[in-house]
Amino acid sequence: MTSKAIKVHTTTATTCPYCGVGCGVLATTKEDGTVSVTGDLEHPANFGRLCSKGAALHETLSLEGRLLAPHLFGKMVDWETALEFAASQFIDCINTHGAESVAFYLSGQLLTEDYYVANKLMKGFIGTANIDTNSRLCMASTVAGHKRAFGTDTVPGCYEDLTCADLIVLVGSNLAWCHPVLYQRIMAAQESRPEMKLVVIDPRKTATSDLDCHHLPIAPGSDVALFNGLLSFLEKNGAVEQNYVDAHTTGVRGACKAAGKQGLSTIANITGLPEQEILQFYHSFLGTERVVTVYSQGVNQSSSGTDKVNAIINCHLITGRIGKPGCGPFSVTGQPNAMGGREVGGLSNQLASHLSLENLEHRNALQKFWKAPKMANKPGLKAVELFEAVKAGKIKALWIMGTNPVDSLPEADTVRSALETCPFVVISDVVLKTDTTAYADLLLPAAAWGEKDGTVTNSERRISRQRAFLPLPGVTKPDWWITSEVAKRMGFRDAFCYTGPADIFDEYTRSTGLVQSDKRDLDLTGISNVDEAAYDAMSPVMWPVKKRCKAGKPSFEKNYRFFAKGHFFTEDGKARFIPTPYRKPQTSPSKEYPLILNTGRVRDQWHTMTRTSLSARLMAHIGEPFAELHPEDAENFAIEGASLLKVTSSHGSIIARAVITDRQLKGSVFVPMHWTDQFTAKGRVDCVVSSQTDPVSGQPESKFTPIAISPFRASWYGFAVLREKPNSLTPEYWAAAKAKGGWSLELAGLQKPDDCSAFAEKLFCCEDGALNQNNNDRALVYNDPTKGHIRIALFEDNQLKAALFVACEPVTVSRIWARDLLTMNFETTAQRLAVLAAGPGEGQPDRGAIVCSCFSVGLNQITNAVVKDHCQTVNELGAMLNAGTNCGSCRPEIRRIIDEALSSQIGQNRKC
Ligand SMILES: Nc1nc2c(c(=O)[nH]1)N[C@H]1C(S)=C(S)[C@@H](COP(=O)(O)OP(=O)(O)OC[C@H]3O[C@@H](n4cnc5c(=O)[nH]c(N)nc54)[C@H](O)[C@@H]3O)O[C@H]1N2
Ligand SMILES: Nc1nc2c(c(=O)[nH]1)N[C@H]1C(S)=C(S)[C@@H](COP(=O)(O)OP(=O)(O)OC[C@H]3O[C@@H](n4cnc5c(=O)[nH]c(N)nc54)[C@H](O)[C@@H]3O)O[C@H]1N2
Ligand code: SF4
Ligand SMILES: [Mo]
Repeated sequence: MTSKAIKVHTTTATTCPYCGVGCGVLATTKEDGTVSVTGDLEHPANFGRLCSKGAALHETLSLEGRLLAPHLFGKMVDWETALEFAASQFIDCINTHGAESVAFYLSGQLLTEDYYVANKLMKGFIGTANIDTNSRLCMASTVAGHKRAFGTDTVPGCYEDLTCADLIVLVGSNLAWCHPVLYQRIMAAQESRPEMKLVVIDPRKTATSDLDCHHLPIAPGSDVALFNGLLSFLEKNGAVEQNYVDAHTTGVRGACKAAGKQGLSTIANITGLPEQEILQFYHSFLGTERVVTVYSQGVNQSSSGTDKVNAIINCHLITGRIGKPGCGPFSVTGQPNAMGGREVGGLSNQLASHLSLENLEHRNALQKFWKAPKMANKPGLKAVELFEAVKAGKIKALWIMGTNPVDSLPEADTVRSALETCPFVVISDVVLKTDTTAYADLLLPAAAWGEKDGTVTNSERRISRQRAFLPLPGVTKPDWWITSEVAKRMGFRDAFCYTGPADIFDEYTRSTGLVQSDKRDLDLTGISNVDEAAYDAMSPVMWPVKKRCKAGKPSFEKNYRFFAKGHFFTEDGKARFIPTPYRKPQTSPSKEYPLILNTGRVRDQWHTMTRTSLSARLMAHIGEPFAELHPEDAENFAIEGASLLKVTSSHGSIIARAVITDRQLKGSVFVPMHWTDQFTAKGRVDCVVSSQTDPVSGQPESKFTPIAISPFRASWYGFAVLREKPNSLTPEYWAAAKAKGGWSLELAGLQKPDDCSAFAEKLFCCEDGALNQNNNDRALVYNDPTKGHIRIALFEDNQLKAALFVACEPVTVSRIWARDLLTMNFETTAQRLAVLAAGPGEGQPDRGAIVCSCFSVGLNQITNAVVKDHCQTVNELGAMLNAGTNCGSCRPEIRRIIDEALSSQIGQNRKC
């Protein structure tokens, strides 16, 4: 349990709280309270590797900004008041308006035990299935696709398949940035077996397509057409594994008929890919026995997401390439416990333990097991519908746990106004100020990573322990405790008297044995009835884990695969081919909104940045929201590089920095999902994203919104470094990023401040007159009215308190140099004056934008090493600068920079 004493100098084996790779982390607490982290060499997900985010975990553990006590209507209260209030509000609401008037909205970042308890309360005791999770925005199409094809939500393969495949097809997955440790495993495999081939299917060139690969820049939303074409091609070219298809599947004819409707030229038209490129891919697939198709949000977050999943699965079923080493469709999960949430029935259309909500036998079995008074008997509202119901006033009491829907749901401004009008909103979070917590009537302080105990399941069905190594700060409590205490006060004491996560885990694992196990995939009976000590000591284990064998040990295989010999979990035990006729995305570009908005992730940020923003190192990679667009689109819409632009849809608009690159497909614009009102003026991209969903899964189409772009015509731009983040910022554009010793700030406005000194005084949080020009030792001001440049620096005790650089065009000051100023000593006037020179002086080379966060190696250093020192490979560069030698997350970027530097040298030589 979390309350046990925390020992210093001990190393705790736990699991990374970020992505679904589920890497093992060793956390060591030191006497001074600091923590160091390393990868766990023994963990089968990562064998010691960590990516940049995992390697910076210890930098995100400070209590800065933490929610440490319950708050009711903005005022701190004790737990008893908070819990009583929550329970009484839910009861009143149910008594007055019925059970359907309450809802929970959870997160794939909760632990399995937290999830299990919340589900049990809602589906068995409140008696409705109005409980959904951000997994609806993440994995719902995969879940629906799996269930349509296999009868259950089963991931057939395991990570080992990625190293023993001969062809890996990555569809809508930027693995290099989003699952970096898996990507590194593939890189290592490719290095040792250069014959291993990779195909990357993504509208943009990403860090992932910087691998040695065949990149297919597919038109957004058209994957079904490509995979239908592949199915036909396989059928026509003798790749049908007839024995497998006959013995273990049904519906092949219908699927092939639906798939065969489009000829190659039509597929080329729909996908925007040249016929030759398509054929090359088809031939690779045809001719390679060991194929894994890895897919992620480019597949799931689509109005044809479920069909995309089934179109991929069809190609594996027809070739019998499933469940065997190096073969299979492989959905890589996003969140650390996306899988665990699915296992305990986190989605509104599932029951716990992969039992089916629609199945009476399953419902009865669980009701008996739970001794539940009132089981939900029909699916509840899915995330987007759920918030629509809040808006319509049908949901009157809502509990949000571990997710930030005001930033992450589509049409996010509508979500915000829904919360504004909802009569009772409870939010459990670890952070005090998020865009969502602003709307809480009751705010509950949850224990964070490092403080709580439980389990998570990664993409390959492997269950690992998260273990506490820090004391609970303030009066924070783990999520399972908070939910159980509310449940007790709602009158369900007996069913929620858990002694700790081990107790909950035991109940959950026992529930996986309720229905005959050969009819179901998820079986954890082999690890049920474990006591607290055994739970504490539990090693990572992949499910299924069947009943203990004679020796008393649970029975599981190290790398278990499903379906090599059929045994699907449908009524007849056969897999279903699903016909997936190609449908166009639900919306299309128009005169008013001529481009397509694609959204996703960057390497060093996690979602809405509540935790990764605490690390200056991670913030040095990309410090502000950006929009990546093709040079021709930039020209057509008069957008200049490094200027700001407005991205507008019929739902809202944002302001972001223009990044012009031919890595982006013409006609589409990419914006990261991460920036919120906490870090930028107007960068919440989900207020632009439209909320159409996949008709089967209900997953929103986060990667396809028609938009318009236009220049944001700033009359001035600024860049500042500051010790403190200003309380309020008035310019139309700003973006704040943590730096070592303070913050950096991008600024721009429509109208230049009349008095820049007065503006700077406010920004610097200093007293009026502090920037008086006569105050020479402390404050320095440089003004060049002809160029419109103003530079102001304020010093305090030999250190820079703040500096501001203003210009009429985007400020060209080296960001990394300026951020470093906050860590330097300024003993002499000359040193201070150098700040106003707005750039590194002689002997102080500009490192350029940070590429390697582990060793803070910048772009200019890498380019110099290529041009001046003749480094030609990532390894040579690593030997020279260390870059890319720790976590390795930056290796694809380094490789691209080397390639670009080499090719520009060749270009220059040619010119000579
Ligand atoms: N650094 C980092 N890593 C993360 C996360 C994070 O926040 N930061 N979040 C985690 C989570 S929860 C998730 S779900 C995963 C997501 O992991 P990914 O799915 O790999 O990440 P995304 O950037 O959302 O999208 C992947 C790619 O889909 C492409 N795409 C867009 N439209 C289409 C299309 O129509 N077809 C195809 N084929 N591709 C398309 C996009 O261009 C993008 O490069 O990442 C996890 N890992
Ligand atoms: N446009 C666009 N939108 C997207 C996506 C996209 O690709 N494009 N991707 C979607 C996907 S795949 C996902 S997964 C979502 C993610 O979106 P969200 O889930 O909204 O994002 P997070 O920032 O991870 O939110 C987690 C919240 O939980 C809090 N928290 C952290 N640990 C704990 C804990 O232990 N307990 C509790 N109670 N709270 C905790 C954090 O402070 C934070 O406020 O975004 C979705 N939205
Ligand atoms: S790949 Fe990175 S973010 Fe994902 S689990 Fe491993 S260390 Fe954490
Ligand atoms: Mo996700």
